Amino acid sequence: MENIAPAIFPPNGIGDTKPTNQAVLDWVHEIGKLTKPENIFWCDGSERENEFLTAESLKQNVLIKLNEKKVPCSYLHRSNPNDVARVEKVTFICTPTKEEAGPTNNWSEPADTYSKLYRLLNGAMRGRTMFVVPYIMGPPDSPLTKVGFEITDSKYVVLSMRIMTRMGKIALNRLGNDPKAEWNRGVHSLLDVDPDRRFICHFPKDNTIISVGSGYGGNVLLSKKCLALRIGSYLARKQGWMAEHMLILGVESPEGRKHYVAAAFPSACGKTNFAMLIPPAHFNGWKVTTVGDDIAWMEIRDGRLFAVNPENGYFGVVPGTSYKSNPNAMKSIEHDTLYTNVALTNDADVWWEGKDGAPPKHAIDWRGNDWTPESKEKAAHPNSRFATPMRNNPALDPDVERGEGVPISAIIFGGRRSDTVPLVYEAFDWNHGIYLGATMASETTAAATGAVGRVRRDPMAMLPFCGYNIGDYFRHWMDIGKRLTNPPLIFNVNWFRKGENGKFLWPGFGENMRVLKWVIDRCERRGGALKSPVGWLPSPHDLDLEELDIDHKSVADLLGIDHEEWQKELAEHKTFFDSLGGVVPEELQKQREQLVARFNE
Ligand code: OXD
Ligand code: MN
Repeated sequence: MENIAPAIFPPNGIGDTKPTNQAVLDWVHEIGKLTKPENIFWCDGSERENEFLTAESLKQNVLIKLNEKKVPCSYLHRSNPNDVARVEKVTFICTPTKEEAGPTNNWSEPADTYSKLYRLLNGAMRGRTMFVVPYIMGPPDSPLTKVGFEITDSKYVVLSMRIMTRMGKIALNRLGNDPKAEWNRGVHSLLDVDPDRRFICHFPKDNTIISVGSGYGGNVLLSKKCLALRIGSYLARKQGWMAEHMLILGVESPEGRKHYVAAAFPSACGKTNFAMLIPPAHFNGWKVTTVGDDIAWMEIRDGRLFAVNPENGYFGVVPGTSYKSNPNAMKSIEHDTLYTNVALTNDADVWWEGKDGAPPKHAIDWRGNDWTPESKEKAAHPNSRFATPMRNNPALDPDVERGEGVPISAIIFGGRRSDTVPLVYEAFDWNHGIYLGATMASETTAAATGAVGRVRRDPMAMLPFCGYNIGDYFRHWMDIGKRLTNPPLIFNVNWFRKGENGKFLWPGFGENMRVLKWVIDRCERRGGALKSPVGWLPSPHDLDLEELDIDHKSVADLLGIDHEEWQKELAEHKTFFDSLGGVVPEELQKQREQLVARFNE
């Protein structure tokens, strides 16, 4: 096997921060014996370590240094062209029984899977350095915070984990010496980045993840989708909290009243944009702040849901990001950013489709080939990414480190739907809200391999991320609801509805503030709404549309319920529930029947 990750040899004082917890030492020893690396590098998260790893990565062409004047302290990484997105078909939940994984997950028997993976890992790190990356997910003093260790042979993974998590000594301190303490074991090896030897396997009962054969972030930054969502959701159910694929934002009115909102959208539907929204001029004095852009861990306190962002950085989709679509993201990625699979200009700047200004006359595309505006290929891969520390975000919420989290007033579900689904509506109550989440759907995007633009049901945007049986997941939502005396209101939004001419009806981006404002009005028991079969719908005058260039017909179309489209939608809800093979709770079946009945009233 070609060595695509040659070993590096740190000087004294770098790479030698061994943990003292015997359970961790034993596990690292076991994985070392199996993978047979040249040496072991124990990460401590220090600046010196970062400088050393960056320099070595530059030498090995894992990173390309970007123009220091244009994007200071930033780098470009190119992944193998066969390895540019999450691969759901080789992502497995390995529970003792198939039922525990449920109908929405690929299941694989744990003992067989360990054997298969251990065969692949046998000697896989020969001639390579094995990095041990300790990290925590969550603010340092939060009761929700979890410790993880990721073993990897990829320098790109180490450098990304440093951005995306709180990494290094902080985790060793949090874990302490109790050999029985809870912590996640993550093993990653690039192997030879062969799609036929690529598997992302989760063993929820062992709090273990093994990912082989990929170098793409979503498959290999094990803290994120693997721990914070798949294993996280499993632990959350067992321990009575929630791990959700949700952004968390704060909205403050000019009078200083503040609400926090959590919102679930499928991958690449604009979560990062929504989390960093800048209100339009008409909303002078309103402020939106970001707690998180992808994942929310929530627990109940005093009958309310409180949320923390377990991550420390953003791993966002680059194409389409501009000063028009997301100025805060642009400011965040102007420096100290690790780019993956964007284009490189002649002056070592980065470029992507949708960036402000004219395209460069010449660039090197994401594959490393010459590119000009006449080229048929895209310069940046549609799922090219930035990894940037959350500290770079000018709109970072001041309470992002608050251990107890922020109180959630509203939960928003949303998807990318060209038709049928109105701009916004509110659930009648918590269980109806669960129904909205359970039946939400979206047109697929480039964030995962497979066809783009196909409508797929994606309950709570957790279809690829729920680490156990989806029926039990719905039940967990219902159980949480029973414990909430002051539950968040639940909404559904759709920024992507199109008119007869095939154009988007809603301008989106900052103008989504108008929808957010109605959501907040409802939370404050002020906003008007009409009862419709699908839920509480704003009428046009309930939304603040002042100074917005939109005609009456578009607003009516955005808020309209087309009965014919909904008959088709209701049939699809039934088909979806039926496809889950009997796991859907009775209560949600009842919700569906009530929805059908409301349409027939
Ligand atoms: C992501 C995803 O990368 O959802 O956040 O795919
Ligand atoms: Mn995501």
